[in-house]
Amino acid sequence: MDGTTIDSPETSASDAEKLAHFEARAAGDDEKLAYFEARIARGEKIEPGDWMPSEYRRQLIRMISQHAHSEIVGQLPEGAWITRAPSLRRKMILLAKVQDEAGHGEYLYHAAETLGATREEMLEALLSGKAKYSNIFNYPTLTWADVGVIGYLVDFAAILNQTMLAHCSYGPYARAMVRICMEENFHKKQGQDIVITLARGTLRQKAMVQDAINRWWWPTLMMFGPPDNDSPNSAVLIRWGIKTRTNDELRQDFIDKIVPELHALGLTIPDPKLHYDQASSSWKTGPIQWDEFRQVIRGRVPCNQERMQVRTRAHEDGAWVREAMQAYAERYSTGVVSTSNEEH
Ligand code: BYC
Repeated sequence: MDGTTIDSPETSASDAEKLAHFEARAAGDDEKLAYFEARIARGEKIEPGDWMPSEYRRQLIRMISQHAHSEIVGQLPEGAWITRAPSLRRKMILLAKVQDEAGHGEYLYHAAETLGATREEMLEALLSGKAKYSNIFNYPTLTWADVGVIGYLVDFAAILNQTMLAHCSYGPYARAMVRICMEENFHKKQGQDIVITLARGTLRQKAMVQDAINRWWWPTLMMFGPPDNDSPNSAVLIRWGIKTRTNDELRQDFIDKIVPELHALGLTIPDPKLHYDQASSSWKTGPIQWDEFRQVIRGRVPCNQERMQVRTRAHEDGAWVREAMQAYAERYSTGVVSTSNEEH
């Protein structure tokens, strides 16, 4: 990108993008902005100490903290099945997966901290309902098949989105994504394995997995975010290399990959309008219920209240750990505790 784009922002620029230009110009930061955008155009990573427009920082904190919250809240629907997994092997695998999600949340909170957000602020935003987390975790897990479908469909959707983010312009986020994607691939395999087993099982097992697909199909499509023409953040995120593919492009990619796989297992998709379009060589779905999406992300569903109650209780129960760490840090800073952990 060169200076021309800065002086003449495209007429299609989003409000966020226009605000970013306005702020940068008002602060006399035209040259810095041009240099920043040229670095992104060259494929360089932006690192924590580098100059960045305040709108770039704000967008990243918004997105990364929401992503972190999704990983943390995302432990709950599957975690509920750890004690009810049908075998020791399934239990061990699920336990490892849920622990991975906690780790992902940690990497992501750290990535957001590199931008100046504090853990306290982010947690406060989550627990007070100010911050969003992925729509998908506001649905209940009713049967064991739901665990398989979350791993197979939801983690696959997440992989497509996160593989894109592994190439994003902000170094700490991109690097966190590389490791997260490797682990997500394992998660997808565990889910796919459950779905295949149930689809090849008894009539009751097959009905159970079909029911799970029926309930999770549409929420999974919504995970990619609203349609491109109703996605206020996309323009600025794409301009600055945070997103490199749009919500609709990623959603279509997911549909084209997953539909033949589910059909091959003898499973159906709960969409009477789904059809293969020869002209575009892709699967076309019926309309997505975006009203439902809006209700769900605003937390206007019972599952959201339940998730927040569990997280709030966990936060309160963890108060003594935070206090102990604080006390230790104070004693360490005054030299009462040495680096080798021995008391003087
Ligand atoms: N859910 O302008 P748009 C996982 C909001 S966890 C809720 O298109 P953007 C897993 C959006 O925030 C993986 N809200 O937004 C974990 C915005 O509202 P605000 C989670 C959504 O950012 C455990 C408004 O709608 N992945 O896989 O350009 C176990 C307008 O949207 C959603 C990530 O978090 C949604 N699905 O694009 C198992 C990936 N979609 O903030 C599995 C990181 C949109 O302006 N995030 N909204 O008030 C992203 O890639 C992007 O933020 C999105 C949305 C593609 C999700």
